[in-house]
Amino acid sequence: MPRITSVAGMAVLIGLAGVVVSCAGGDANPEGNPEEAARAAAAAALFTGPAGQSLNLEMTDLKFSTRALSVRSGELVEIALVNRGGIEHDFAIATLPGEKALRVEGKDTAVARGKNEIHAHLRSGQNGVVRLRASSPGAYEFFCTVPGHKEAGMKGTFTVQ
Ligand SMILES: [Cu+2]
Repeated sequence: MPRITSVAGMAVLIGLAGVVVSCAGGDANPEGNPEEAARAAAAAALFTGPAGQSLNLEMTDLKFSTRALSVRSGELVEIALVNRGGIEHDFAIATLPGEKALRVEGKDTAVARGKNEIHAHLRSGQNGVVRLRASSPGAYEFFCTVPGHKEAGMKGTFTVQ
């Protein structure tokens, strides 16, 4: 049924446009914003002192360097991210109970975005650091939110022990 296929194609295109806009957003007005100040304070607390556990995760075009990350519940964890691909990628977890904060290129950045409690978006060549203290043991999925990337294999399991 070509007509329905065409409508579905339109919906996908519109969806893609929305994702591109949401991913391109930075902090429009960081100064004098109470939410920004609270986030910066929380991030500063998580970014104080050495982490108990350090992980590295590299992104290349349509691949993460590992499909399995494991952390200990209650421990301060640092995840160093780098995008070595030629296009944008991100590290996202939809729901992960506990504290978390993000710095991109050394700058405090909103760790949550849209439906994801962690959404570390990196342009080609950028690096980021997620610090977190997960509070609930379990297996969580991490993935790239760029359309098509998760389906192409940019996903893995984030285990909280
Ligand atoms: Cu990606």
